[in-house]
Amino acid sequence: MDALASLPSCLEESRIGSLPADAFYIKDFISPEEEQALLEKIEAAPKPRWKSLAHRRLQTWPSDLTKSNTLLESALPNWLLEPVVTRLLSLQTSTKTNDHIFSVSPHGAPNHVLINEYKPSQGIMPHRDGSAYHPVVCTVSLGSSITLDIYDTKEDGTRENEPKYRIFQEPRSLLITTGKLYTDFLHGISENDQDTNLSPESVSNWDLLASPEKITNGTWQRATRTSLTYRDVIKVSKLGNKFGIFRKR
Ligand SMILES: O=C(O)CCC(=O)C(=O)O
Repeated sequence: MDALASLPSCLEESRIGSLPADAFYIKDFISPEEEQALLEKIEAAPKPRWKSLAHRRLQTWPSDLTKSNTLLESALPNWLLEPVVTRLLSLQTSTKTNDHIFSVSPHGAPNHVLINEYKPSQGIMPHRDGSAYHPVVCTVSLGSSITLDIYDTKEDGTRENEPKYRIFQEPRSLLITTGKLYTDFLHGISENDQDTNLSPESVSNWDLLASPEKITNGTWQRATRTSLTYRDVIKVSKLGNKFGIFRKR
């Protein structure tokens, strides 16, 4: 399928209406060929690029943030910009404006990408993304589907035990979360080899899925899923470029 042909004419068409503001889900945001090319680039990255954590592997582009949550200025490699960022910035937020989802972010575009790889039974603890980033998160999924759990907090500020919402992320999809969903809620991925109890009632973006029929008896058997998380780091230091630390020769 041609990913460009299936893009919505504006983000509003892809709003996950049953979630607190704001979340958007775009199925088939990239094509199978683009997905394959991204997976090959990720695999081809030098071994030290991978950080092995207890429950997943991680690559950080262009680099880790400093202790003061600052990014040393350096461009993202072209393979992380094309086609994802170009396509993302071409999506108008509504038909009434030319704005895109990063129009009011400090740099007008994402400048940082985390690549997380989850094998079956791997996940990420519920967390908030914090103040280092402008509050817009764009996640492209590769390889397999996975369920993102969204947690509310109790009055005492601690996290609820059970997720309040669930978002099913299919390969090649784009999920955008922002607003209250970024600031007030926590998100995480459970450490299971399958996602269960999936249904139109329990999955907030069910109506927007590409292939809900692939979920059998409410169960998704996980395979390796890789995610690209695009964000705009607020504080950027010119030092990275000045000393040529990350500059390509
Ligand atoms: O892999 C995902 O979809 C979630 C990643 C995530 O929560 C993060 O990078 O903060």
